[in-house]
Amino acid sequence: MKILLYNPDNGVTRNFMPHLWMFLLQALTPPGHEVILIDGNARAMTERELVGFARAEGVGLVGIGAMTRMVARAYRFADALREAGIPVVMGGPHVTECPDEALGRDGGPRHADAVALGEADDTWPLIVEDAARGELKEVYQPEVDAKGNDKKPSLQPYPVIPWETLHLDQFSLVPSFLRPLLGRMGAGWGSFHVVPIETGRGCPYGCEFCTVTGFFGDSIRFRTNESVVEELLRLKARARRERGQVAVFFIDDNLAINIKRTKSLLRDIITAGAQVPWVAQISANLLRDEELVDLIAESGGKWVFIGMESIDPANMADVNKNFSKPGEYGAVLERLARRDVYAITSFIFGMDNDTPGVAARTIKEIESWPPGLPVFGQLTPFPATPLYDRLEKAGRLARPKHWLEFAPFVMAHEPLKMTIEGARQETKSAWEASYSPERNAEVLRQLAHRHVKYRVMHLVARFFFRGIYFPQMTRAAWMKLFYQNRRAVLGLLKEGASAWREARRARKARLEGAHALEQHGD
Ligand code: B12
Ligand code: SF4
Repeated sequence: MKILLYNPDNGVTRNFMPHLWMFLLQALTPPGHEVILIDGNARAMTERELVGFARAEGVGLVGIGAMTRMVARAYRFADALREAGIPVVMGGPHVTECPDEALGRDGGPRHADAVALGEADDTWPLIVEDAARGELKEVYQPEVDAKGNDKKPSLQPYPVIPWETLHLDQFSLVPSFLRPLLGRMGAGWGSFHVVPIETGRGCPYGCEFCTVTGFFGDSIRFRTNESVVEELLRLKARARRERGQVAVFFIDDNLAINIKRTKSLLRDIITAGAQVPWVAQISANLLRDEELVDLIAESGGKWVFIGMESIDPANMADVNKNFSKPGEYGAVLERLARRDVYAITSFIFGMDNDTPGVAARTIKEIESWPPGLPVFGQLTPFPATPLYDRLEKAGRLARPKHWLEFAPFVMAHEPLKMTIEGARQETKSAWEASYSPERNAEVLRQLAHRHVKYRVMHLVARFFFRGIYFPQMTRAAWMKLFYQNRRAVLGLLKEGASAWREARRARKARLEGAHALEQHGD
């Protein structure tokens, strides 16, 4: 049977990274079936085009995964496929939280033939075999233990994802017309892939707005260090072979949740020479440890995503995230920046203690820290979170099924001390201030004493990150962006060219020196 795994696009920007679930399920598919992957972020298709593709390929089962944010879009694709007679199974956090909605058991239309609840590592092979026999059940749920909780995959052993042979062209961040030219530069930039890797699952912290503790559970499971290192080495080998670059996003919710284990993993990566540039999520409280931060830098860590949420401790207490202390954010970022590791700092507006002006206050604080990549969202009650329950009980949900009428950056409930429209304006002004050409130039000035590669890294990352808020889907949008930042871009190009010439001269001098020594030895 041919199986199509489909991830709908997020409607804002091209995602910079493919979704792990597709590769994982592909690796877990029993032999004898062919699996095709399409990510709508990388390969845009309408419902009709996807149906045409599935028909032409003779697809017998489509698997669709979606976060709450994209679920309305996912349902539209599922509806079109089912109308064409192709069975659809849906999985992921949203349908796990609202299975009746996907199955049309809540009075609404039905969108899926089957749903996979929770972690599907063990149920996916059963789904495939049932679908191949034409006996798809409606609900697939992991086995439960004596206490009635889902039995979670141990991640040991972990399925081998054959990155070295997978077709990753749709996910390369280098535009195809530039690949031949860039492939010849330095270590090679013919392709650039950001690849998701997990080293563990689960988070015990239970922040009020988060679905992770409910979905993955509070018991944490880790892969073995060997299996992670082996995966990194295969990725590195592929990048070398393609004269391209690879970076890894360790998608664990908190890579350092068990500091002792994280240090041991990072040491093993260093010992095996498996370093690739990597990004990971780590909460601020765990970044107090100097030795950990040393190991992060030495093992290839470049960016750490920190869920800072708010600079107001009262807000942090409200959402059960007291363990993260706004008062120490500056020191944490300094500690990272001293090792040339920088942070993606994530903030949420519309919390109950937020008042008008929250964006300006937050920006002022951010600008007193080493430069990074701030991102701003709004407090969103995802289904089955403690936040959703609290707001529902208090009768505060303005749009209880906000995902079915998705509106970017429009809150689904009214914060206590500001309006929904006020929160939207605050979010907009924070994005505008953080990614303006002036702010980009200021960041480069702050980094003036660092090697030019860090300034290039920041500017390129800033161009991609602004796309989370400002739609950046067309070539024209990118050209406009380059034009607005032309001074910074040209300055860096000049600096980069002279650094490259300098490095080439030094390499040549080294080679000549070595040659002279060899001859002397003869
Ligand atoms: C990596 C990540 C991202 C990446 C993007 C995704 C990517 N390209 O990988 C980035 C950083 C861009 C991102 C952004 C956001 N994210 Co995010 N992200 C994650 C994270 C940390 C890991 C995802 C992952 O790969 N997990 C590991 C895989 C193996 O798990 P999985 O995807 O759940 O898949 C398993 C099952 O769900 C199931 N499954 C999944 N899909 C399917 C499909 C089928 C057919 C089947 C059978 C089974 C199945 O099988 C898999 C194996 O067991 C998760 C948290 C988490 N730990 O999952 C949050 C998470 C998915 N993100 C979340 C959110 C809210 C967001 C944002 C909206 C945040 C914001 N406010 O801006 C944005 C929106 C992104 C956008 N505009 O597209 C929420 C989603 C909650 C929800 N109910 O929708 C999560 C769960 C975190 C949280 N705090 O609650 N995210
Ligand atoms: S620390 Fe992160 S993953 Fe864990 S519960 Fe809080 S927000 Fe979710």
